[in-house]
Amino acid sequence: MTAKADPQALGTQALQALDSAHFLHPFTDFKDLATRGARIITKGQGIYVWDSEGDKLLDAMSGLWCVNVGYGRKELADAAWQQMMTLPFYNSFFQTTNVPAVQLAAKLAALAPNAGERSFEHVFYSSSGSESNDSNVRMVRRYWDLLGQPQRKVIIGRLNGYHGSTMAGASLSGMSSMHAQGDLPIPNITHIEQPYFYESGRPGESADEFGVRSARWLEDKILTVGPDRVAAFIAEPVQGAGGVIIAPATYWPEIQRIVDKYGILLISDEVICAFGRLGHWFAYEKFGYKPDLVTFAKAVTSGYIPLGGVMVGDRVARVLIDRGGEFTHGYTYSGHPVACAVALANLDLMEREQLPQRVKGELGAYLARSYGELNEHPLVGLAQTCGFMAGLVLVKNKVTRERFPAEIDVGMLCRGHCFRNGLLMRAVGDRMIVAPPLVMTHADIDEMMALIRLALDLTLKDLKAMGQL
Ligand code: PXG
Repeated sequence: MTAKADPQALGTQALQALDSAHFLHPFTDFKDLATRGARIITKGQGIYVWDSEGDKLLDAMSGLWCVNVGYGRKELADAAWQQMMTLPFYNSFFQTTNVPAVQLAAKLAALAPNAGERSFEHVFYSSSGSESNDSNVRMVRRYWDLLGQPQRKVIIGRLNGYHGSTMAGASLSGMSSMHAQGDLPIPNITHIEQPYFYESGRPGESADEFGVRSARWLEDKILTVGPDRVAAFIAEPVQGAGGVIIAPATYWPEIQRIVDKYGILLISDEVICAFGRLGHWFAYEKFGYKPDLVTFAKAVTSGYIPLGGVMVGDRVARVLIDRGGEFTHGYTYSGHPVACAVALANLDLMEREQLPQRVKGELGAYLARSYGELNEHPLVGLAQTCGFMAGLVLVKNKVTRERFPAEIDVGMLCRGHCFRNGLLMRAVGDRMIVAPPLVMTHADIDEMMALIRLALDLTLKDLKAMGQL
């Protein structure tokens, strides 16, 4: 088989052979994948994708937390085509700009709510979430240098947080398996524990008490590092890749108190949570905190084309702009005209179809009720939603919260049943998660829930047969 063969004419096995001969996939055990062959997704429409065997799958993960408007939206394809024919590329270095990049920057500034005195009038573009967080590190350091405090270098993240997989992104992330490869984190990045109440709440402690206690781990860390050395704290509004970990309501106000007290910058990584996922254009509005920098990517184009960036709040922007001097950072594709044109079409569509409002309103409530009913299932420890993100933990014993032994890999067991029955749902350890397209109807939610229940029932049956229950 040669790479020059017409891929359309190839069958599943031939494509899988080509795939493992030439394509190293992200976050993959290459040897293992070669033995089983990759699943080949060939098309998408609405909330469904199809694989090369012709199987139809309900995509409850919106691709990878990004296809918020669903598949097959002509408006986005038209915008890309139009822009490619007009100006497919020009750079924004050397004092040049392009029309879609300007329009999108203004649009994003208009959509970002003012956070107290902090307004978001500026955008720095990249092509992904990881790059955006690298830009954050560069911008935070530049900010403190310009203010004459170059010793403020330390950025605090959270364990089991995810901020990307470049050197800085992986360092800001709190994933031990990532840190184990490549000598990470890079210097001056450190972490605190995540606010995972189900796992770390003490007996008798309320979620609200835990929210405050877990936020204070930030203060402890600031004091350990030395308040004058801490530059910023970075966190996701709701942890996505970590398994949809939703902090108690008291968490963010206490985080705000602490960052204010020590004057450190707050970075809200909204690569997953922005653009309607939590019922708002930007998620900090939902929780009422005031970030200085907001990372975005994914759903800004509903994943149709790569685009990312950072919303730069006035506190940082005024220093970077007013103090002058070149900021020696940027990418070939910063402000890519085609990506920005697609983003404009995507945001326009989201506005017309009122997608954030749907999630904030009745549809989000319907998902919360439906998913919440899973709490009655014998395998479910706690099922919770936040907007159109939902997670549950699979447990051996609901009363004692005993978990299954890791070697059972209960999440993968359940995920296998999802897939075989036509549902794309993620497993993160023993957590089962979904982040459905925001265009789902009530009937779509019912269909997804029926498939989730089926997978849970089949998993329960397996576990009984294995003598685990
Ligand atoms: N920040 C957050 C909060 C993310 O979720 C990134 C940064 C990095 O974005 P890029 O575009 O560089 O991938 C992400 C990405 C998963 C999974 O397993 C999640 C992401 C990426 C890949 C897998 O849930 N999120």
